[in-house]
Amino acid sequence: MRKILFLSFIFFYSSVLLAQKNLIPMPQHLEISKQGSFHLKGNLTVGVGAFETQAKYLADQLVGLLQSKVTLKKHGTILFHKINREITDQHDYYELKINAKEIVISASTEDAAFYAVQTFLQLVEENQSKGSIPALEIKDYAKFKYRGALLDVSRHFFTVDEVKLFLDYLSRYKMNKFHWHLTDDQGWRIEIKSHPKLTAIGAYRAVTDDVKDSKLTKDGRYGGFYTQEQIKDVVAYANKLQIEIIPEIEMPGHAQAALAAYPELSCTGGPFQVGTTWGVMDDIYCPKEETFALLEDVIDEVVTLFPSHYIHIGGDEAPKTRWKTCAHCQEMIKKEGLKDEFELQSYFIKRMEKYINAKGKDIIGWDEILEGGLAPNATVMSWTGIEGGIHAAKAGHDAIMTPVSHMYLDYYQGNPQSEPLAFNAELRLDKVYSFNPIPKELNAQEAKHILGPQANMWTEYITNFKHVEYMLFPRLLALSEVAWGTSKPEAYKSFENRVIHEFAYLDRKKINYSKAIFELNG
Ligand code: TNX
Repeated sequence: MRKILFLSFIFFYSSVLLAQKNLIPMPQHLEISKQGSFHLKGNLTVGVGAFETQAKYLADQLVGLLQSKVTLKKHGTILFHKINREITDQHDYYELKINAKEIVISASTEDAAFYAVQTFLQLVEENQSKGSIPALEIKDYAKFKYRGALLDVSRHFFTVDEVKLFLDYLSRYKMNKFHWHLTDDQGWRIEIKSHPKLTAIGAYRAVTDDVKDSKLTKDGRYGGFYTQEQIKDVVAYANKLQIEIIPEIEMPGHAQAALAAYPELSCTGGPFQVGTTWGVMDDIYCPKEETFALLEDVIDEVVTLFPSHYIHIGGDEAPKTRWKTCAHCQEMIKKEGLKDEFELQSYFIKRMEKYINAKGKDIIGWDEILEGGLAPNATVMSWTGIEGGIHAAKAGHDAIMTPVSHMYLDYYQGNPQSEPLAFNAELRLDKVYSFNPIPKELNAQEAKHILGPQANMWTEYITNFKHVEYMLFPRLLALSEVAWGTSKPEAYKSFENRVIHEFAYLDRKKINYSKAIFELNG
């Protein structure tokens, strides 16, 4: 009998301990106390201390979760304190202390208070059925200040509500940058009042097999765009989730939708159709004055819509085929004393950077902006590999690491035979988890320029939002831990157990996800 009691005590105790360890991302420090627990039953009071917005947000979330009354008061049993702490490489520091009497959240920034709340909410969900959370202490911070994900809304269009869901998913796992890929060959998705044809023509394309069952326009075209009011609404929504939205306006390549609307901005004059096939198109913006004039008009409106410090101006996959044979381009190369078309692209990007810098913003560009000379204040998004990021950091520029090898969410996450059609490459959960955003080639000083990782959801093969979810989960969980800085590749198995545990949450929320990890496990 005694033995049974003892064993059941061990079982109970270890399940209590384990339950606290299902957090994603795992905090930097977590200590579970052997005694005491905070009761979730009855009326909870949240103290509107140092972080009023977060206190209100928490109260709302708790009402939804616990279906019980939660009162906001000056002093509550859940308290918010402000603390000062500035340590390089430790962003958004917070402490979460839970004992039998109270819950104390101490945070250094508004974002940090929000992350403390996310951690707390995960703990509440976890322990809800038991009615109490065991006493514990968490000291936590993010290793990387940039924790990003891209959604391509050009290849296939996603509604405002779907974009908001994407933001919800990011925020649960403490991701803080949303890279909104708003323009590409297959669709221009942002209303620009000074150039209405960008959306009137550029936002819609001919119907192809993959979208024949989607909602079409009355005249049978596929597509859509966000009005400026909708953009403001999404930006405000993201702001509440402590997410910065970085808009991307592609140039000089991936511009076919814009050229369909304004063919005079090309080197040949067109005409062009909004793209219906994938890949890299030869027709790109021609570096003429009228092109710069239009792009500057676009930037004028973009900067008023997005408070973000960054504007992403693309720069990737811009073939120089047309520029080589265009008399105007060759003249320009001579006039500006440039060596070749790569330097002409560099001229293009530098000129746009100057315009954007004058608006008090900085540019980000894909790693091809290194070719022909990097613009003076540019941040490089390293996608073709990690080399672009290494090069940028060594040259004293900031870099964001999003290499195809570890960060491409449009790749298969399991056996292609049992997965939906995807880009012809593979990226499994363990590979995402193993990513170290700081290349070993960098010394400590250079490594400071690595802002963090980003994963990219390109949507050539993704026609609906359920499929976006499927490609996002569970790889987002690995990304979040890499970005937060608590991934330990050697402990992948225990991470995988937490992922499996999180599947129950995804099921409850009816979020679609891939079960490819079970297939791997046999
Ligand atoms: C490359 S990543 C692209 C995208 C495609 C993606 C498909 C980058 C800057 N350019 O246009 O969607 O590959 O994986």
